Amino acid sequence: MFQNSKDTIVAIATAAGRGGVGVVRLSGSDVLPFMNSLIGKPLLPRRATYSGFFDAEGEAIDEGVALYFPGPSSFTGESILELQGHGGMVVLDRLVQRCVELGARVARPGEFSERAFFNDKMDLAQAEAIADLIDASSIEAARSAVRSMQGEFSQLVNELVETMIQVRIFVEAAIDFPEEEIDFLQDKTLAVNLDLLCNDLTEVLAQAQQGAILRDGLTVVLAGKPNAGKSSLLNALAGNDAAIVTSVPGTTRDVLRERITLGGLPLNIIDTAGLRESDNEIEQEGVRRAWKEITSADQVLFVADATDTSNPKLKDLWPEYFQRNLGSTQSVTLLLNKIDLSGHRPGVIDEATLAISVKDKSGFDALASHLQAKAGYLGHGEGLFSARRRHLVALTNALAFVQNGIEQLKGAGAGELLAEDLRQAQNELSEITGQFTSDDLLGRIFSSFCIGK
Ligand SMILES: Nc1nc2c(ncn2[C@@H]2O[C@H](COP(=O)(O)OP(=O)(O)OP(=O)(O)O)[C@@H](O)[C@H]2O)c(=O)[nH]1
Ligand SMILES: [Mg+2]
Repeated sequence: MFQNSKDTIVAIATAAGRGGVGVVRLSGSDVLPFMNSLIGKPLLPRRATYSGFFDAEGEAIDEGVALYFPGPSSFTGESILELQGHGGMVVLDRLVQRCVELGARVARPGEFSERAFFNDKMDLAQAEAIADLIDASSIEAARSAVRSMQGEFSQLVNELVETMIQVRIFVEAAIDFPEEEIDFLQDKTLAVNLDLLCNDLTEVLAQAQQGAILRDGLTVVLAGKPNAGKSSLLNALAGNDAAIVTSVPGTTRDVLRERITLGGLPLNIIDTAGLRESDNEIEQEGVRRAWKEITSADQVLFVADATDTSNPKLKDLWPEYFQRNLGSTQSVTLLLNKIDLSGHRPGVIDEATLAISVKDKSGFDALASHLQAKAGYLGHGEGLFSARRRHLVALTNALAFVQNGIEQLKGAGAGELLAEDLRQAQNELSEITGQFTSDDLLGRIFSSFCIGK
């Protein structure tokens, strides 16, 4: 897959559309010929030079600032030429076309970061953090992505690997000197070090979980009978009139999505059609789509009209949900709305029931805390680093291998089995930073990046 890494690659690095400035970036082992043709003269390294960017006939395509970063002191580790011209798609496309005429190839998504990774400019978790920073949907998510990009997460993982190597050396030594194996393996130091390793892994996993929550957020589906106030709640949370609200039951048919942040926690809020039997084909389709969203939600908020019932119980208000047996895998909260009419007190009724009024915006603080608790978000962005699900899986697996190894040691005193578990645990951790990762996985990770990064 990387046999082409000698190619010079080119891409527009700025977002598509109009902008004051647009950047074309070129990376390869030798960018001097490109520089000579495009600028007409060699550039001084790392100095901004104002110049025309010329086509084959010597006519200016644009003019702007050109920068030259000779490898290996560059983002990719190769030589980079950066042309900062005007941010219009036609002019930027012409610049890219000119580079292609001169022998460059249009970069794949994430190919600049991929080269940086292969040239040891950053590890895999850092490269992923760049993509996460670009995609961050809250200040907290952006800050944690910066920390990962700067290597805080990788450093913790590397420390875990280092500790693991020390323990492995001890265990492997025990196996290599069988006459002393029993002594070695029963040495208290080994048990203590293995316990410490478990604790450290658990701690990093907990931190990574917070990072993953900040990155991915929570998908919250608003469901309920017609007219309960779902669309009103969506609008109140999003701070705009995204959904149509009327007093006519059955107003919403389409699924509506809004992305918001609540105390730093990103939420993907989904409004759905009111659930009821209907002869209307459009409404039936709306209800079918509502159920589809309900079954894939991280958290369902079942919105009910508080004036409908004096003794609210989710089981009575929403029997279909329990008939479909969704309760065992999913989390539902009963949200009693319109308490301005019913007279309930706003806030928590029990751990699965809250009272609010969208009209008065009462009970919203309790709702925010409730959703943060459901996400497992502890609410303090300080010191967090961003993490992905694949990192959580690797950390969880590593922890399981170490725990299993401890059991092997305690049970049969089996040094070889412990050694194998530790080897596998180390491989899991090395997948996070990319020291031990298949080409296939790398391809999938980098191809999800944006073009020009
Ligand atoms: N008094 C009062 N009225 C509310 C409150 N929330 C919503 N309403 C009203 O209830 C009616 C229905 O609101 P919607 O938000 O359209 O309800 P919905 O659940 O989206 O309804 P469907 O889309 O038909 O399923 C509207 O007239 C709202 O103004 C509330 O907290 N108090
Ligand atoms: Mg609605």
